[in-house]
Amino acid sequence: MTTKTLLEHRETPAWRALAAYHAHFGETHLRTLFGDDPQRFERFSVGAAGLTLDYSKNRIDEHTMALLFELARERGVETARDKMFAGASINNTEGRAALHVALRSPVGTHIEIDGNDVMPTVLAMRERVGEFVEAVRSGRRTGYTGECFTDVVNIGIGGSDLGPAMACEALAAYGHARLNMHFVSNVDGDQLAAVLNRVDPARTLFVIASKTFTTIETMTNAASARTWFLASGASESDIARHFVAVSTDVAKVSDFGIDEANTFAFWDWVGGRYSMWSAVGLSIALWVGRDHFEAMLEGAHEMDRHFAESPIEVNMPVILAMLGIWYRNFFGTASVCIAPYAQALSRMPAYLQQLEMESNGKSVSRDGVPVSVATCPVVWGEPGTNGQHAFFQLLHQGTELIPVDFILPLKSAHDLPGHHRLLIANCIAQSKALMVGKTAEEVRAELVAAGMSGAALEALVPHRVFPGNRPSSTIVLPALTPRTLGALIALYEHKVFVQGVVWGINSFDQWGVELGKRLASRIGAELAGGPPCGGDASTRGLIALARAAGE
Ligand code: G6Q
Repeated sequence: MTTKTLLEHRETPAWRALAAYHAHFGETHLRTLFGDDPQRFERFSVGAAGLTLDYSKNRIDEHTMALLFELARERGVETARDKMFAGASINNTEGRAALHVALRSPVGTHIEIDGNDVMPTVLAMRERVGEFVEAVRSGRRTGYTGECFTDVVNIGIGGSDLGPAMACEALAAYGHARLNMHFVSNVDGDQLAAVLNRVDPARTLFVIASKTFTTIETMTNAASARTWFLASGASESDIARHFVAVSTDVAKVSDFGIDEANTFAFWDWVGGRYSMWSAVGLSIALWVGRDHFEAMLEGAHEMDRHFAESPIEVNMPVILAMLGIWYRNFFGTASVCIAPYAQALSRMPAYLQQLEMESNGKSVSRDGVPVSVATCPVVWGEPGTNGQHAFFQLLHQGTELIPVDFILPLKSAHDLPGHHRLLIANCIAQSKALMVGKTAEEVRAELVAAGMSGAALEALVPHRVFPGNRPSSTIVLPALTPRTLGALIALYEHKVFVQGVVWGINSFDQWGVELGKRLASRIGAELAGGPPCGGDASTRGLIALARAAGE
């Protein structure tokens, strides 16, 4: 079985051709490639949905790209893509479609699952979200004392937190002046307590977001928020005005005490980490308003159309995905760095960490046999320019080859003079420095110019040499708007999908998350005095320590 998969991946013509070409071309320096081709930027950049991807600073030439596209075709990327858009049950281990693209499709679209058009319910829910959001933002819907809401607390975790939290921060420039957004995800009560200390119960709206409505962190935080609310003097009947839920399980929401009128549903064919386009985006819509929320959906839809309709040679998600495959599988890189040159995108690396690592952090193929090639790399990052004063040292001179995605909005939301130009200059300078590096000759010339000579000069040279040839891509946004944010996220979603197809894995399940959820509940029961959950000496020892501390 294992051998069969091994052959499937490595023994295919395109994979073999790439391996052979890597051996021949792989070490060619980017300086040489740029020196040989003044048109390299034009040749290796592509536009889609208002975004530009400059991928010229990657260790590729036209032949590499042709082979990578051949690999994409060989692995069935186009067929798989069409199946996803057609609502096929591509999440095979859970027997579900993965139809987040339907959530951002416009009126007039028909997308069927098992012969049923999902669009009427999608559009009806979009309308309900829009109406609710308008009522809260306009002040028509108030808290139980008649005061307008000033604070929204989104309680959710993972896919029910990261997307809304990331988008609300990204779109802060579009936020409602009266509202403050808070996100509580961790079961560590420090996070909820800090929020509850800052807000007034009479003016606070809680959005409980949970696909399953069983997740222990969210249920615990929601229950504590409700207790706190009642302890403030509100009555049970006031809960309806202050607590709304977003879930696929309306019955469980009702057991919790939130009635259907305050429940916004979504469907099992929406994966948690792909759910910010559904009612899970309620907090985003509350913050930026209905029109801006819908503009975000439109931007994502534009990227969907591009992905669905463009030939793979000019298909931005496919290109980004295949570059990742080139590094991961042929250069053996273990991580990728996400460097948004936008403070507003500070949660983007965390968001992409979940999107990529939960989707493609798998070692078994769709048909259940071990994957013979490396799959998802570690995804990490921080906004620039902060990263430059921290980990960029390793990117420039460390022993690891780490491809970087720079994300660069060209216009700022603020009008402080000078800042944005400096930010852009730094972003471009970093990608250039990673690419060209600095040779020993250049270092010597610099040191001589600075008045150094002899042994002292020579001793410094090796420390100041930069190898360069460190690849990066730059994704340029005209500005960070709801529309471009939507397109950017959809770009990465489809990139992840394409890589999953190439690796032959199911990008839409997450059994690794389930394991932790189950074990925590058994250990939690033991901590509460329940029967020993058995197991290893370390687990027993740690449980004993916690119990001795009174937990
Ligand atoms: C996402 C994952 C996971 C999930 C959380 C929260 O794709 O499945 O991150 O979103 O575990 O789950 P609930 O939304 O069901 O509370």
